[in-house]
Amino acid sequence: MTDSLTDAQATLRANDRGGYTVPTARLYPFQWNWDSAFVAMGFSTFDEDRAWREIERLLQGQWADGLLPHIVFHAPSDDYFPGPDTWGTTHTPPTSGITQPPVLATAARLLFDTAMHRGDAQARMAAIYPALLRNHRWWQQARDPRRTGLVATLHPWESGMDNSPAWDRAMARVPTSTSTPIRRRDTGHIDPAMRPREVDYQRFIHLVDCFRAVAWDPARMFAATPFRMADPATNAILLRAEQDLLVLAQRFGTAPEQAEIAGRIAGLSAGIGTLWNNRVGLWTARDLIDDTPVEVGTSAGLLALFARAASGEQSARAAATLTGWAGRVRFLVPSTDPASPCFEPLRYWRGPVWAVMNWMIAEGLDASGQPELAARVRADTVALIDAAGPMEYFDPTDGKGAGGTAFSWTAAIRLLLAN
Ligand code: 9WN
Repeated sequence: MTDSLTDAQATLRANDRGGYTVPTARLYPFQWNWDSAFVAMGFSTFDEDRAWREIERLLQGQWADGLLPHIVFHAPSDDYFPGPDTWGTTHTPPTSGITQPPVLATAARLLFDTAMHRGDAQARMAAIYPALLRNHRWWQQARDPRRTGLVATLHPWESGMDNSPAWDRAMARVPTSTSTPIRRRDTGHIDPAMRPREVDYQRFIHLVDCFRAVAWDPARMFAATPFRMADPATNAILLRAEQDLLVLAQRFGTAPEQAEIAGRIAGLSAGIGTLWNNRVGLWTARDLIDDTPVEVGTSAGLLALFARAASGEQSARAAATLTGWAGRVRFLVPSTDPASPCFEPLRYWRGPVWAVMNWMIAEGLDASGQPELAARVRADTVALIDAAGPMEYFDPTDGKGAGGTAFSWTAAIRLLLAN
């Protein structure tokens, strides 16, 4: 095994807090939703039991209505803001009240495909399947109540791409007033120049205050929020997850459940089609409050390929857009179009390369008949991690690693790329 694979395994082990993995020590001391889905896939390459455990621990945070919260606060820590008191939810263990991109069914399927003939894989998958189904039902009921085919994202944290320029226009209408005092911890751990700005946090917390005030009731949140977006990444990840859930349903579910999932797949496929933006040459977000498309290209706009939701023409155009970006940076895939005035190579989701995005984008490029570009994205990802270590993210202009060190999901992707 190469040094960097040993290092990746050691990173996951070191961030293990007893069946769940923190994204990195100190900066993120709890279990995060989509991080853990990637972590489970990473563990599946060397410790299947631990991979199942990661999913089971995340599901301990699931609410009765099917919501899978974006953070599960298994054990207290003062290292992160906002903690359980700010969220004010009633679940045990404590959780946040918003979600994150639903990668989990895709992770569960990958794990099951790997582990199927060993140990207690059948029983463990059978126990997880109903929770995944309830979660996908929640997405439709809570986030697409009018059955448009697109689910809504109600907080930038739900997209996992907190300060993406895709949210700038919509966030400008969110007030900066908060009833919760803002006590940031992140800027004590990481250079503030790389993190979301103070005004971003005021708006993030304004939204949390707004949702807590309606007691985390999905219908009231949907109506009350000043931020409601159709995110191409969340919708594509959900569509891909529904496809993976359908395969699991053929073994663990009923015929009516399979038909129900197939119905949602048809709806989401049509919905994502409406996010195609011919001016940008990618899928872009749409503001659902004033029905306006976002006009900046971000890496989120490549994930329709991962969901197999692209026509041949759209795939070719998206690949050409990405090739254009490659002419401006040394490493793919920058999180924001490097030609955009919004591009900041080291500020979180406004420019840096994120390994998890690269893994999904490469899968999508392969599936849409672009194997050379897929190989380039994978090779860049490996080169970045092998040179800088499993950092939180990387500068696409020079490859410098930044943010948190010994980062779990980056380590997980390194392991997946070795297979
Ligand atoms: C808020 C844990 C998470 C990732 C997100 C990333 C960042 C949190 C934060 O860290 O978000 O959820 O406090 O900045 O944006 O994608 O899941 O790694």
